[in-house]
Amino acid sequence: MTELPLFDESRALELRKILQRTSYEYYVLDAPTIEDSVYDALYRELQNLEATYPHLITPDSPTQRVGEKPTVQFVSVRHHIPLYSLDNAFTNEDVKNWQDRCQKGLDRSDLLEFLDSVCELKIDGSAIALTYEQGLLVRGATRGDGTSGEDITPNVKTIRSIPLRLNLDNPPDRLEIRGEAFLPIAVFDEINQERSQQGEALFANPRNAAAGTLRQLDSRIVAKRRLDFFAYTIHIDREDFAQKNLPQISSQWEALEFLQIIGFRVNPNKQLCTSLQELQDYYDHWSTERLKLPYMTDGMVIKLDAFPLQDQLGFTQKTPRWAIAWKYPAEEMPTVIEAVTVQVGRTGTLTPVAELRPVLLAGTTVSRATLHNSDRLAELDLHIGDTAIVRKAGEIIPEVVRILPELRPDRAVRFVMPTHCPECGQPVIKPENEAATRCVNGRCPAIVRGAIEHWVSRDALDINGIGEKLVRQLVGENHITSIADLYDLTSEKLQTLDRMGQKSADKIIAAIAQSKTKPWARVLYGLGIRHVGSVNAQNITDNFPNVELLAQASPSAIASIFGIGEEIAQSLYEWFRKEEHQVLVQRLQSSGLQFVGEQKENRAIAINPNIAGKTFVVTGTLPTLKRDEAKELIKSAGGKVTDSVSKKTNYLVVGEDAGSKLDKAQSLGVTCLSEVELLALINR
Ligand code: 3BA
Repeated sequence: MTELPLFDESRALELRKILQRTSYEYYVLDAPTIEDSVYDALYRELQNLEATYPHLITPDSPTQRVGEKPTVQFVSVRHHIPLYSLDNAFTNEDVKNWQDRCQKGLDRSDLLEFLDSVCELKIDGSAIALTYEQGLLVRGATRGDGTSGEDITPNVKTIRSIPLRLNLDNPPDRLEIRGEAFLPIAVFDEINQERSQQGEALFANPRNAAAGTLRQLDSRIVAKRRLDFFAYTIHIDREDFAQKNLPQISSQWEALEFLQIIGFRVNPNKQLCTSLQELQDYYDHWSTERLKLPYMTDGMVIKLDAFPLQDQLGFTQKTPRWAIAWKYPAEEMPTVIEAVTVQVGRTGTLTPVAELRPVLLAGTTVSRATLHNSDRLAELDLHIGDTAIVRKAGEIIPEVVRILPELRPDRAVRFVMPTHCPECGQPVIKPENEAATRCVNGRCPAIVRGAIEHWVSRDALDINGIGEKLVRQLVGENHITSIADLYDLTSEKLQTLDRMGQKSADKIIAAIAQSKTKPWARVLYGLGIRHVGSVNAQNITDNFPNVELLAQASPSAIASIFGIGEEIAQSLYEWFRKEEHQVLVQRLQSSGLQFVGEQKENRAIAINPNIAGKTFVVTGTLPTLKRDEAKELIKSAGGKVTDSVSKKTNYLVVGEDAGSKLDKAQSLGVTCLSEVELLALINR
């Protein structure tokens, strides 16, 4: 073994001390005391020493922040103390109610004016749990479900504002620290710029970027991302602290101060408030100031200051009763509308979409916003080049709230909806009573794609293996122009497509074949008729046992089904009037799809006041039912069937080539029903 000069060992110790102190001053206190070049020189000196004498390396050495090789997989670890969630408040009323609840929850009769509370900015990052043993960082874990998270220690070590060793001479046996890891907005922008240059998918917002980075298996990459961390919670073992002569911390305010002393970065924008008004003022102040900060915030967190009060109130299933997050509303931001594009949906509806100069909005980079329809366009008086206020509310699609006409450039041109479909070039229509502009070309590729995607979807024919990409390929290369064409596809034909092997092709063909067993209700839903959702489809097919009956039914006969309104009925009626739809049904029928419900014997028809006690006569050839079937149907619903028309006959059900019975009924004033009207009556 190499003889170790004593000087080298003490020098290593000294270097680590200096580097730890200066890096605390730099990263935590934000007050550097030495120049970067000096720091770098000292760091290199330590690196060289450790390279010569590897046994001098300690786990808390600043050289140990970045691992040598990637981790294979993160392991799930149980938190020593669970991480709770925060209750949300959106109004000052919510906050007042929270204070009242706190007061009522405490076992004291004399209500105080106000329970002193600490306000902190709510950092929009990822919660992290840190474990220190004998002052040494031994574990960093993601929040996970609050009970267990992932052990991401190598990544946590790369965060310069997280001390590898606590700044305490006599550290507690164990200490749990929690806080928020986050990416500064500038770093986020840099990362996305880089990713866009390399054609990689962009991160939606700094929060996602931080969470994604923390799950990176290679800590060398994490180190480059410059994550940061604000600490806000400390869990103390009172006895251990007393034994070691450590300060007795009894409030959140003291905890934040202590956290900073022992080496953590604590957000400086905290405030101890002694009235509701002060909470309101903090909220109002930071509602605008927060937008100037170099990191994202989405609200403020209010915590009762006194630990004894926190302990008295305790926790609900998921949240501490003594804390609440007061969220800021969805952000609105101005940006420039660079272009307007028009999307064509499944039903042919044209939706104008604003293409925006990208803005960071409520934590997300937004570059597109919906303009809904031409009425909305007119309302906004939107010109291309306009500056618009864009809003993102929760998870909803961003929208243009209003435009700022005073900022309109001279050359700006008003955007008008196209008169022709951008997908197929055919003229579009805009019905008087509707807001939507629609392409009505059944062969429009956008509509065909939409129709097929709907047909194969889970609630419809549930055909696995045909996703959006494949549909685009199939329609784009003219392999199919209608859902009926799916049933003419062969495995060989599919295999001519890009990246389609025999195995996958065979699987898809089998899935298509399988769809022929799916019931009539799913087939009807799959046709994608406007207003006919899966529940309506079930209801309709329960009442119309086959497609012929439905296709012939009058709108009023359809609307007579309980739960089916005029609009649905009209939509169905019109759909079946189109020749292309009749051809489609015929083709699907001959491909073997189910357009007939279960056998009538199985249909339980409840006794029906329209039928029960009434007398029927059936005559002529009915379009779908045999005369006996019609009679059975009437009887099963509680009606009486006779063979001759008299004054006592309530209804004559008439088919084709009816003879004298029809004449007699007409002379007696007996109501005549077609098959469809009979079914409607039964099902009313
Ligand atoms: N304070 C997030 N939870 C926070 C300790 C409690 C808490 C937060 C906070 C529960 C922030 C929930 C996840 C969690 C530690 C549980 C904050 C922030 N305080 N300042 C009251 O800035 N995002 N988040 N973290 N325990």
